[in-house]
Amino acid sequence: MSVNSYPIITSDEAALLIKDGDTVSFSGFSPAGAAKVVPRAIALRARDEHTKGHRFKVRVLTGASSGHIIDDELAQEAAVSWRAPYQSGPVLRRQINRQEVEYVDMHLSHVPQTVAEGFFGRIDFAVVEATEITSDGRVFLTTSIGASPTYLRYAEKVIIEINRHQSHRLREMADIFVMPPPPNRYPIHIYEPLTRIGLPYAIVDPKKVIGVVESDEPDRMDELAEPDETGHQIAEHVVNFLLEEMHKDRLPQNLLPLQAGVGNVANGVLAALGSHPDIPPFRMYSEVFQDAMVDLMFDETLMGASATSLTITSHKLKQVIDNIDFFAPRIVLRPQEISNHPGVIRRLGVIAMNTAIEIDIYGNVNSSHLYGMDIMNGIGGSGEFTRNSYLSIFMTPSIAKGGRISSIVPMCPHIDNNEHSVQIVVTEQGLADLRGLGPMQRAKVIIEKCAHPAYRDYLYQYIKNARLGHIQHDLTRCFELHRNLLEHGAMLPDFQTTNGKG
Ligand code: 0RQ
Repeated sequence: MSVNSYPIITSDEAALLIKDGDTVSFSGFSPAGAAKVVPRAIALRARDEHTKGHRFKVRVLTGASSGHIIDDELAQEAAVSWRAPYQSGPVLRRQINRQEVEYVDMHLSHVPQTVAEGFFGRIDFAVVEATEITSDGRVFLTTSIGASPTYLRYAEKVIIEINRHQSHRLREMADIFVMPPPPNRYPIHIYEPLTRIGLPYAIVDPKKVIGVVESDEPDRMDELAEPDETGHQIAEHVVNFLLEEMHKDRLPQNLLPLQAGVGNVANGVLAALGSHPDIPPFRMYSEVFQDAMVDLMFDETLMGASATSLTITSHKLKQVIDNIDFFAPRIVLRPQEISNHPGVIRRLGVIAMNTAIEIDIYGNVNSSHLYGMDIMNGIGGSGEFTRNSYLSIFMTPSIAKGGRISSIVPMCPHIDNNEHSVQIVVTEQGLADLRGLGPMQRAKVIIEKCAHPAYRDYLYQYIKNARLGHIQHDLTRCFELHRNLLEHGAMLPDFQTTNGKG
């Protein structure tokens, strides 16, 4: 049996082709478009090999996080030795933090170049989900583009998962362009979020395709929670700030393209922007197309969006596919090298809105490592958008874990985005505009506007007692809050919030 002259094989047969120590690159950017049946079969193979006492682990590459099969099922069978460039699964996260898995947390637009230049070594396999592969090697991808075009080009051997559940019409959103390596690059001709510069398919050398595996499994996307009161307050501060910037003519009256980070807070901000009567219809140049954007597009509040994945729940995806004549001209799905490209982000003047774990009083942001040690997810695309945006906004609730943790701290023990790139800090308490402020002015405005009232005195005292310098710090106490948290379970052991949330 064959599909367009490629042999049809089972997922178990595909898994048997993979050897211990191989580097396997899977399609998927978030659970969207992730390879499904082959990684599951590799997990079962690993279980089988481990029961026989054999070593069996693979090195895993994806576009970004990849959902339950790759980051949970494969990890659960201890089948991953090395992982890049991003993950968000509880099982894999635990293994990384126990040093059982080596993890390379990196800017996502760097992945294709890193693979192409051979910095990761040989890529033994690409396992890529598609709706179709033609006999001449055109591969029509599904709900994400991610790094798949590069994996198809550079992997030694290729397995295609043809997913019958995914619509053939997804290709109408794809715009695939793979950059040549330097020094043969030229400007990327994207002048607005919907400019198309590529082809609707990726290309593979047919000789490398060792099999096609059939699947009909949908993307499994977790539902986002409805924004709570804190989320609403953060969203309100962001919306009011953007309106004020428009009134002051510091933003065009039709806004600039927006980027919104992952998670509930970002989703809530988008919904709030869409429902505000004074916010004009806008466009997005972002990384993931998420749930809130479907409704905004239907309402014609969101006029167009560029992303690398359709990270939307199944009922939203159905809505998009059922109305594909409406959505396809309004959404462009690009390789992550282009969706997150610093030059394009700078040219378009993107307004970047990302989420932090914690922010220090000088405006440095930690989005990835708890206490500077334990990985949460990774930097993802937040650095490429923040560094190159027209306006960079970071949002976080001012406290976490019922108030035992302050998200505003004297010094971040890990920094993903630094004070030179971060312009606006927002918590439910308020918004700090750091543009044009020196370090001590930044510290005062962040404490006053963004810190939770229960932590403000501590933070003021910290700068008062710190050593004089351009940036004032006390190196004996800059991580006192984090040490308290690790030793006593709370940053201020006798913590009481003033608003009853403690
Ligand atoms: O713990 O899970 O036990 O409840 O951390 O916190 O508030 O639910 O945060 O889900 O919005 O994610 C930064 C992680 C925020 C995410 C981060 C605890 C807290 C909770 C999660 P529980 P929330 P969110 C790409 C954009 C990096 C990648 C990125 C992220 C858990 O947004 O991974 O930006 N970003 N990509 O209780 C210890 C603290 C804490 C803390 C919160 N200070 N210390 N624990 N928590 N603060 C660009 C695109 O275009 C998409």
